[in-house]
Amino acid sequence: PDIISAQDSTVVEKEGYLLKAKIADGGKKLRKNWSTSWIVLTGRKMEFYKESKQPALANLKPGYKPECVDLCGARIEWTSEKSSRKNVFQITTVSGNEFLLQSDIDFLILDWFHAIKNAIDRLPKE
Ligand code: I3P
Repeated sequence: PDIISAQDSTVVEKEGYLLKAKIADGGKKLRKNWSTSWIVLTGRKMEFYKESKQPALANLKPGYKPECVDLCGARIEWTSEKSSRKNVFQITTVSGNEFLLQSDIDFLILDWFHAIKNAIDRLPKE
């Protein structure tokens, strides 16, 4: 029960800016388009807000919904083939959405990788 409630938690574990490119939606390839995103990681999901629309501001706007990624059963892996940029990792969701995340700042992208990987590893696989 304690573990379940920790997973369902909406407590923010990490937030900040990264470059993001969504490359597949429901298994269908998308044209790569990098943009800066404000990312909020909680126990079982990530939210991608548009740049300059930080959560506090975004929440004031009726109808604005960030893109939401369910981490349950998701995979995370470093990739050097899917971009010419350095420090890129990919998140693949059960629903077949694929995201690339990137930062030129080594410690920053490492922190994000481990935070997301820890969240995924704590969740049930489906
Ligand atoms: C893409 C754009 C991306 C680049 C991608 C290009 O062109 O330059 O930045 O990805 O390379 O196709 P366009 O804007 O015309 O769609 P990276 O920066 O990650 O290398 P790709 O085709 O090798 O994925």
